[in-house]
Amino acid sequence: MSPNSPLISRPTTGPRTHYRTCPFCEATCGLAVDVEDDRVVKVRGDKDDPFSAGFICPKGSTLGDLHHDPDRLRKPLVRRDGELVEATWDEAFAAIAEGYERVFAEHGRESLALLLGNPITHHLTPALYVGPLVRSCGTRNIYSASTVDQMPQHVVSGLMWGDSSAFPIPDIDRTDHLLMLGANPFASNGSLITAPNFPGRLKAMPARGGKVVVVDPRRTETAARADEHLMIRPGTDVFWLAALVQTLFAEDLVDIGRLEPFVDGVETVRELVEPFTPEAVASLCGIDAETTRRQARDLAGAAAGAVYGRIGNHTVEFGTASAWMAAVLNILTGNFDRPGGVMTSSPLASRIDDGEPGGKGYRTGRWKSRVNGHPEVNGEFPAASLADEMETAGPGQIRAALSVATNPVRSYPNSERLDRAFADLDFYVAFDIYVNETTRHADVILPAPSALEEDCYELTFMSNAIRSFGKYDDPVFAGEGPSEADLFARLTLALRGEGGDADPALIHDELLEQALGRLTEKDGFDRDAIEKALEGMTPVQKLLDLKLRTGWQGDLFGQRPGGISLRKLAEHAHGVDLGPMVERYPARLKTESGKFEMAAPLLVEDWARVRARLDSPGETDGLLLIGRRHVRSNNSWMHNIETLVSGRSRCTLLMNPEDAKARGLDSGAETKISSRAGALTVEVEVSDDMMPGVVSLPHGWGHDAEGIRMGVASAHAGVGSNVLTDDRIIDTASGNAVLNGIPVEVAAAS
Ligand SMILES: Nc1nc2c(c(=O)[nH]1)N[C@H]1C(S)=C(S)[C@@H](COP(=O)(O)OP(=O)(O)OC[C@H]3O[C@@H](n4cnc5c(=O)[nH]c(N)nc54)[C@H](O)[C@@H]3O)O[C@H]1N2
Ligand SMILES: Nc1nc2c(c(=O)[nH]1)N[C@H]1C(S)=C(S)[C@@H](COP(=O)(O)OP(=O)(O)OC[C@H]3O[C@@H](n4cnc5c(=O)[nH]c(N)nc54)[C@H](O)[C@@H]3O)O[C@H]1N2
Ligand code: SF4
Ligand SMILES: [Mo]
Repeated sequence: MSPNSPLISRPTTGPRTHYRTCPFCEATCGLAVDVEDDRVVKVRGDKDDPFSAGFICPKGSTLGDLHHDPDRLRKPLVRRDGELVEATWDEAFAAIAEGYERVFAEHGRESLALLLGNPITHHLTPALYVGPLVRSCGTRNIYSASTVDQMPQHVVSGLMWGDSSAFPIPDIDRTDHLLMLGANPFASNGSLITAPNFPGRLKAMPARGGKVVVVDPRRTETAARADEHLMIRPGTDVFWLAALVQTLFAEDLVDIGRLEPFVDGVETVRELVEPFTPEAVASLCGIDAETTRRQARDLAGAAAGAVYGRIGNHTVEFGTASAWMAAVLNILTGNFDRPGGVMTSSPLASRIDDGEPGGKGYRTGRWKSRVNGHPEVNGEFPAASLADEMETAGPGQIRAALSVATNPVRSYPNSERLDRAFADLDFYVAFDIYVNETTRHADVILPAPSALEEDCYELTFMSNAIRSFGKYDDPVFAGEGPSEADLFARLTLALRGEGGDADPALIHDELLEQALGRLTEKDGFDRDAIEKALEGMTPVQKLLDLKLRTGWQGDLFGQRPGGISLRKLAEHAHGVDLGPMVERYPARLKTESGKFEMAAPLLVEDWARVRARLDSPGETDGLLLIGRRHVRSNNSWMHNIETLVSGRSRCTLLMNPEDAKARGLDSGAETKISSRAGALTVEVEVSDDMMPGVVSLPHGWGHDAEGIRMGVASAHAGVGSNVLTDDRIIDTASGNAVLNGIPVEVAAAS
């Protein structure tokens, strides 16, 4: 089988270069992948990529190492006599169909948990094929990385402007003032903003008089380079942001500007934040009142400013309220949908037919979780409630699972409990690339193809990009097994009860028919013309081409000559850049009222929790645990690449010198850290980068579990920080887990 589609012609042997997009993080850097025959020789930054201009981080250059990693699964594994052993694809699918049939017959479909992980969003085929898979499960037990990550922002976007996937993206190339809370782009390269070389873009700010203020309990790599760094007590950003809002009102600094006629609820917000004066929040947050007032004035005084909060703002007890206050600040200062403020993207593969303001609005809680009565949010239940649903007996108890690209036993809170619950399942299928802490419990593991065996187009993250950009590349290598589209299709059919040997073309045709139906019946396109245009393409290419051709820059099947199509994109190996974000509001408002709902009822209701904490803050002198990311690490799964893990262990507990001294600890000492959920032994690293009273441990490590098959990772095991995070506390409005600000005790290990 030739890996090359008819779209790009080049040799399939000998030396050649593919220009692709890095699939590891949201920055979507352009990669130049040098290949010789069936080996990756080198991965470089693509200096001709107009968006990333040659920037890559150490992870990007390891794409070849991942492809050639001998531990990366290439053949299905099926459990026989307690052991995971290699099997044929047909045997694996037969086992899947039989296993689910058995569990469904006994316990019903609600006994299945579908678990969707972060890498799905970084690959083209999963992004296109996950929809039918979700529907085939017939269960409401759906969990994803969203509720250990950004669900508060979905809720706020949904309630305030009616589109839960329209994130407010800081326009960092044009802003004069960036107020950044709980984000460390020098390590993470940015999140809910796609901007390759985020560090370089920050460094370019002073030249145009721009200023960066970082709010973080740790002097991070980003904070160290900012114009100003404020240390804040973990979990308290909401109080501080409310004090900024309070100051805007008190000092008459509110200036909504162009969108003023479309903003409802300003008075309600003014009343809610009234008690949150800079003085009232000072000791709670650890930031003095004068600094807070000055920050509010600086933000309001900037020609264009943006408030941007991420993991440290969203994965906390008041995540939704924090995201709300950040949005309120952007709106009240006239920075929402303004160049240099926060804006929304216009991806090439989507339409811009915003029409008149107003739409269906957004709701959560259309159904509730069985054990804790949590409302569904975006059709999901909280990751933090998964163990409860697995362990609590009764009708609807989770007895089976399907995990796609996720490692909950390292990514979700109270992970030891989850580990036990996975071991207890009746039937579990993992669609993954490694036998790791979670997938070791599977009955069947289906290996996903290598990224280099699949088409490449960044479908998901272009929705958060600071520029409209598109880049396509076809597979570098022929697949060692079935295509990823075929795997998704066969899994979908098996879950529908069609058996393990059903023809994957059924799903390919179904997806294409759905898209064609919309285009011909709703939009009046000519079916024959479309079918002719798609001739010779693979199912994935067809679906992508339909999106591009009908996108806002698409060729509309000839109606807009010179417009974008997949073939046209394929001619531009380094990608096509169509400029920065553009104003989309008020037309893009999809709330029922056609207004920005500043005081949406659910947000106001949730505020009662914040107010109660202000009134009785409880104990504030214990140690609080936060996480951290490192540029050479990626969540829970890139630790099997030697060049990324070699050298000194980075899985250490950072602690301020005062706190260490009080406990008789020094760098290198083994300590015991414990929380309500669990305890770990880990090496201390004393650092005055830490705020007193705060300790930091990275997540995603802990690769010493029995049965995992990741040789390099096991030799650099570290500890899993989610042993300590607590599944009992969540951000109730969004269901998001609390991964930062965990009360812990630390003492010398005996
Ligand atoms: N190298 C690398 N890059 C990655 C990832 C990775 O694991 N490694 N993961 C990717 C993913 S999935 C995501 S979602 C993004 C995340 O991207 P970021 O949000 O930039 O992630 P972090 O680096 O964890 O930064 C969170 C910061 O919040 C701070 N913090 C903790 N608690 C609080 C608090 O209560 N208040 C405030 N103000 N700050 C707090 C922490 O000290 C930390 O510096 O990164 C992506 N990129
Ligand atoms: N304490 C704490 N916990 C956290 C966080 C934190 O900051 N602190 N961050 C949270 C965040 S932001 C996120 S997004 C989650 C991420 O948590 P998860 O969604 O669990 O994602 P990863 O940890 O990235 O694990 C990815 C899984 O996918 C597999 N995989 C990798 N590539 C592919 C592929 O191409 N195809 C398939 N099928 N599988 C693949 C890997 O082997 C691994 O099993 O973790 C969260 N957990
Ligand atoms: S910053 Fe992200 S996208 Fe860029 S090379 Fe590194 S991992 Fe890849
Ligand atoms: Mo994430």
